[in-house]
Amino acid sequence: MRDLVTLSHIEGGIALITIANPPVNALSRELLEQLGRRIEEAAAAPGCRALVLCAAGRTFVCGADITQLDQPITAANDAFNPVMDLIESLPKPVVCAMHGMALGGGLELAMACHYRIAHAQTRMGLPEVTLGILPGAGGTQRLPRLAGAKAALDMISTGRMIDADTALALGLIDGLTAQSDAAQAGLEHARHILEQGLPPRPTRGLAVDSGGLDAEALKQALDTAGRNTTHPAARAIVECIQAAITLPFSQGRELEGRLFEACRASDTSAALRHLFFAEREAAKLPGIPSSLQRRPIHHIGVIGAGTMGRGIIMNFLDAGISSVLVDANRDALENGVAQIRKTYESRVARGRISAARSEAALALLAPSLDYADLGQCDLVIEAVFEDMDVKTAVCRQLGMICKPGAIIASNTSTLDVDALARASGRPGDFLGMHFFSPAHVMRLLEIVRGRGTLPEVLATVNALAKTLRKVSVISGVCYGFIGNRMLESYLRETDFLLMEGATPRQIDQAIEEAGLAMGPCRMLDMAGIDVAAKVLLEQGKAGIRPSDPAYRAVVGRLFERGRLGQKNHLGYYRYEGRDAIEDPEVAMLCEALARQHGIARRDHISNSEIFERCLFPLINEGCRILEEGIAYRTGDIDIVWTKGYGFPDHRGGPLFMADRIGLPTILERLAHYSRAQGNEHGYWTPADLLAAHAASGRPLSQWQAPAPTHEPA
Ligand code: T1G
Repeated sequence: MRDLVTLSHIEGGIALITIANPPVNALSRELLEQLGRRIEEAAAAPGCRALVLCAAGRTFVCGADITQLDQPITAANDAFNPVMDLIESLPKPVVCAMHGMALGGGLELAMACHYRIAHAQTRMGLPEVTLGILPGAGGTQRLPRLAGAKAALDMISTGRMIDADTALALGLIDGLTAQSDAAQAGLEHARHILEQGLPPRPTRGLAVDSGGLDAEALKQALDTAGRNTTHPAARAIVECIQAAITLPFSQGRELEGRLFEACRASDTSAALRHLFFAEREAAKLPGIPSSLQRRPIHHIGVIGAGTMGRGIIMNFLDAGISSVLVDANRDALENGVAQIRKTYESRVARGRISAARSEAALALLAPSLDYADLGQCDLVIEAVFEDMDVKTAVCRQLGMICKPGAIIASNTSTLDVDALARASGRPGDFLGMHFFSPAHVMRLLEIVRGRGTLPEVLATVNALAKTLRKVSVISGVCYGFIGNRMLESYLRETDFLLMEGATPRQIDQAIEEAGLAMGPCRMLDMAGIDVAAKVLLEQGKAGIRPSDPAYRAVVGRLFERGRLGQKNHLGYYRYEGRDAIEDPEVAMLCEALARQHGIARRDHISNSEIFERCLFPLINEGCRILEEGIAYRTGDIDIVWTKGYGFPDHRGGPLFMADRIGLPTILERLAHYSRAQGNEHGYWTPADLLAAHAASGRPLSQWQAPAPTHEPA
């Protein structure tokens, strides 16, 4: 076992204990055991008068090792609190010197020390709630004693980080330092403590300033948090803060331990921990070494000043990258620039960014009517109309205009990236960058690797995604990539359910009750019925639309009737302002389509049928995407859906949820609907991968892709 904690004795009777567990000094069980031993050694050393605790590397401790939270944590096997108690009960002052970040168990460790000093740029927080848990190493009891109950409740229930100045003002730390060496800073503070003759200061002995959190305020907070039934930690946190105010430390800590374990064992926490790692895994490129030389990206171009083009280019302006926005139409270009300026002005007005930051971003924007101005760009993204002919022509031009080594990307949401790559004449430099609308807000970026995309090009754009603060997922080339391909079966069943007698409201409510942010009918009305109809048209042109004349017939008929969705107040709903109102016109339209296509109607369709028919084919398609090698991992698909389509984090994404429901159940329901609905068009045929895992009892999460090859086609 490597040394994770070292002890060195410093002249003047100060023991220096340094944690070293890169990259974030996560507190593993092993580390905590070593830490306990080093502390006991230090305290027992003759002449030791004080201890300093710090960490090596870029940051102080960023929390418990999350990978070790899959096992039950009880008082019997708790590795945290015995170490915290050991530190806090030492008869010699213990100083904690923080830098970088002190998060979760790391901040709890600092709070168990007697004194705390932090570099001026340090950030601190207890983000456990983002993992569906609460601080489990005394944080809910010590933070109120140091910073007051109100500030503690806010920090722990939001999981937000605070800066060092705020921490000082709250009393969480005792001083700031400009000393970049944490050990030195700690030693200086320890000498100061000894010179002042200051005694150990056990945090548990400090009084709690309730900060106005009286019984009524706590009751309200408990009631509010209790309504968040999908996140049990919300209420548990309030209960623990209440205990910190009303109970002795040991009883408060005992309650914390019980509630921590209950939350840790919850489906929500398992889902959130899954997504934490899935997001990080999704950014890794199998078969491509992270040391591969990437291409420099200092100046980019976007073609198309429409909604997507504007949103895309703002990501680069926000990242400080000079950008040229090209549109052949002067009015469109001027409107695009005006809209971008308006967005920045509203951000300033809302206090999201400073006026200086806004001006600096806008100064990086160069509008142009001339494609030739793209000639010096390191990356050019086309965001023109979602039409294969239009995009093909643009990509052909870019292949000639862009300088050698420039990367050319298409923002297409469904079209054949390989065909566009061929049109550019530079398939090695070409890939898809599928942003999600609004592109300057949505964090998901599907990076579509063409058959010819060079590994360095993929690695360059994948690294760029992090610079743009996007969550990137790599997709192979297929219709709709990962998200939109899975969306197809979800929308298909929506229209069939409408023709069979369900209403838009019922479908949307059933799906929203399952936790999705917005039901399919509201979503399509917002995205635009015309956009959906255009996608269907492109599918027909590409020969991938099912031969079923009833396939998504409702959206086609809505479009024919000129119902474009929210944009003209008529879609699946009628809109009065933003209020969506069921429209008898749509009910009659669905009845007529049912008659036209010989679809039997029913008076009652259950919410569980709606849930299963919309989501199980979506899961099934996700399994096909895996077995075809379009996605590398099950977690990638979960990230696409939770970051790009409003799938609830607390269910971990569609494939994580499938494992929780049970693959045999899903398989059986697909077979049921195959019998009930007929399977003439293969809508209900299970993916081989799903059938195999259901038969073998292995969860989808254990599926491993074969190592991909990156040889260009
Ligand atoms: N445990 C295990 N691995 C972790 C980790 C952790 N706490 N934090 C990061 N990693 C891994 C991560 O998976 C990645 O691995 C690498 O470190 C770099 O991370 C008792 C129980 C600190 C803001 O919730 O928010 O304490 O992909 O890419 O962008 O009350 O990591 O390289 O193999 O994210 O610079 C509470 C979680 C835990 C903080 C740094 N703490 N971490 O971001 O790097 S629960 C947290 C983060 C707890 C106690 C309870 C971020 C970061 P790989 P990264 P980054």
